[in-house]
Amino acid sequence: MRIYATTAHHQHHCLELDDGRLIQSWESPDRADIVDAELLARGFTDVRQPGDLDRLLVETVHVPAYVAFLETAHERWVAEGRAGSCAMSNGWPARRMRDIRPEGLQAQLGYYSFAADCSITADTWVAAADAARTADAAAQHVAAGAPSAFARCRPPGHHASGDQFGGYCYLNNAAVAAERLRQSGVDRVAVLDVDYHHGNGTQDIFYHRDDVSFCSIHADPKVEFPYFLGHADEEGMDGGVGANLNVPLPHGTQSGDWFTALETLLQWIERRAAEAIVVSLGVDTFVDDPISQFQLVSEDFIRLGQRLARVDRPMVFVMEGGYATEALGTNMVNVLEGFLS
Ligand code: SP5
Ligand code: ZN
Repeated sequence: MRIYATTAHHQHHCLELDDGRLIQSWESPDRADIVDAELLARGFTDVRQPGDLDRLLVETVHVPAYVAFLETAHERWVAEGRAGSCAMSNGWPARRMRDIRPEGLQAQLGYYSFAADCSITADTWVAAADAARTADAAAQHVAAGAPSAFARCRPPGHHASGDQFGGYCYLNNAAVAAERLRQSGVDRVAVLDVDYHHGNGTQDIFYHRDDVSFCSIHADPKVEFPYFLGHADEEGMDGGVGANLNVPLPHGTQSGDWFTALETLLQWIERRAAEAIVVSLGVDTFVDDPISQFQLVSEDFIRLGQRLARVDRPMVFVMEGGYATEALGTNMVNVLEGFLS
């Protein structure tokens, strides 16, 4: 299986408001390093650099003004002489306020984000752009006939909507991959999101579309991030009615119930007649994940890969979450090795 990756993400490590403290984010550079090391150790040696960022492709899933905002926010922050090293919002357009694009930088940070668990550093744009072009390259490889590819993306992407960052995500890498498959002539694409958190951004981007289906197993948003999307009654809208499926599960969920939910999603994908699948591959379902509350063990990730192989569709694996850094390499590569075995 071919791997796509870059190292530009390394300088991006933002601040996160967690339990009332500003900390260096759980989403850290060494996450990618440990996956890269494990890939090499286990014989995944076909590691390639992606091509240039296809701005037009990115702007089919994101609002152009949002992309320009991400690109320039930190230099504006510095030019305004703000004290903190990271550009971060302190207010959001909440219920009964108005959806008007403001002018000031601090106001636009609120307009273009939805959570205080991530912020914009000097290197965030380059890292996010690299992750997006990494996912694009993996999708192009699969569109050209490869049975699978792994996009070792960092930062992750599935929480980023068309015009909002949050949940450690800025550009939606999985959405870019799905859109690339569509534009390469794959008529029906499914995104299968197995990250612990609901992929609110990906759901939102494709919510009105029938050609890209979205389904997700995740911790119940009634009690877990991203809180305000990911419920079981969200079925898609307009032309996309029936093209969205959420299976929220309670805190404490163990392997048995998780794999039962996976079967539900895979049967649904079969009914949706998807010709290719983008897997939003988060392994924060792991029992020792420091910010998550499911109980999958490392062997379960081999089983996941084996089960996905039986779906027998071209697959683009896009790395998302997973914060038990020591075990992250093992867990992530277990999926890929299970898939190939
Ligand atoms: C891609 C992805 O997995 N994003 C997840 C974003 C979750 N952000 C909120 C995390 C809050 C963690 N609080 C943990 C408290 C432990 N002391
Ligand atoms: Zn997650």
